[in-house]
Amino acid sequence: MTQSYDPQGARRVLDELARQGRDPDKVLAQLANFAVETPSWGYADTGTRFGKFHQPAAARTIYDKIDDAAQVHRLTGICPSVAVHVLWDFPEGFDPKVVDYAARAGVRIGGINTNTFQAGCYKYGSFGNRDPKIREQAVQHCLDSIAIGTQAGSTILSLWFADGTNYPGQDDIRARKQRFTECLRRIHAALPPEMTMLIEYKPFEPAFYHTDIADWGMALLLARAAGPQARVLVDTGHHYVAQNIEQIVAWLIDERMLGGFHFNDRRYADDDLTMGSIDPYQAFRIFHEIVNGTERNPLPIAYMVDQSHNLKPKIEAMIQTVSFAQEMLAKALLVDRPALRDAQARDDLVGAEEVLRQAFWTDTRPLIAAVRQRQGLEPDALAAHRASGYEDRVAKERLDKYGPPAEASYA
Ligand SMILES: [Mn+2]
Repeated sequence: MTQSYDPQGARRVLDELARQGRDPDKVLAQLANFAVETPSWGYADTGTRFGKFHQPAAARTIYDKIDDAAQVHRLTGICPSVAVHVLWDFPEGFDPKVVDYAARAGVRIGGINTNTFQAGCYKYGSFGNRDPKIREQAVQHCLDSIAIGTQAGSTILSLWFADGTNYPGQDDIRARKQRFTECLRRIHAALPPEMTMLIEYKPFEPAFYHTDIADWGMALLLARAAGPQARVLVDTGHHYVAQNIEQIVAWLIDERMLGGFHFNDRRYADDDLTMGSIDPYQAFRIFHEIVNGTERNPLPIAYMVDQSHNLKPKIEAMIQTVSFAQEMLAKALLVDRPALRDAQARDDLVGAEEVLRQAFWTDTRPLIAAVRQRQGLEPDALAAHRASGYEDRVAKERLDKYGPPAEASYA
């Protein structure tokens, strides 16, 4: 099923780097230092609005989710933190024991994701709501989330809003923008100095006429208005299909306003499929812009996954995703940039594109396997996970502990 370690494949890639006059050890170190945060909700049973198919091994509590995230980190070496969703992970309120539990498991709590979209009071929005009492409740939830982040040692507050309207005329779009600005400023004022506020955008859904933060430009303006610790979060699935995501990434890097990613892939809309499953070349082009824009001028970027594994086994899907991200970073690092600049300077369109294609078509999986071996890990994380028996073991443990999951249920 999976590939075994191919030392010759790794050697070929390292030789190519040497041919370009690059230091292979530096590239190997960049790949080893790459970190991707996995989301707690990616280990739990999630579904579509039509249904949810339960898996016996799915995580049910925040502790299970931490265990599963730790398994992914143990095998890949690049997932030291796990993002949490405040209401889903701490339904009874935050428990500081979770922080110690994560540390013992070998991971830490990462981005704190707020939830101002599920409660009935948010029917007409949270920060955009006409009712100041509802806005106050949403702001208070975000302030509570900052306090959780401080207790958990997290440096990221991740904000996504479902706010919008479903029909023309439903509300005043400019008034909603102004309410958003005011609320975001209030929570920015409460950020501790080490915490970054990430503002995520999405063109539609659940709102079907207008979404208050619909694209990167709106998120950028709101981030600038909120304060100096606010940045834009790019969820790769939150774009129209024809949109040039790598251009958005390049512009946000150039403006020093790219704060992080939610990685996933999609064929139609916000499908939350595993990264690279549909369009690996797009993911490569995004990484190319990241390397191009940050090589000489580093920028802290939080790489995070936001996926919902409705059918795939969740840990396997997560290992696929983070391995793929590391493989794409390796391809982007392989781009012969002096050759690219040279081709660009001569208006050699074909030559320039071939530089990118050369890197994209180089198999970097053996290089990632070599990076893992240097870290004392198994070269093939997916095969190692399957061989570990983890899935069967936790399925049994969780069945014993919680009883069988419900039959396929309406989400
Ligand atoms: Mn997202």
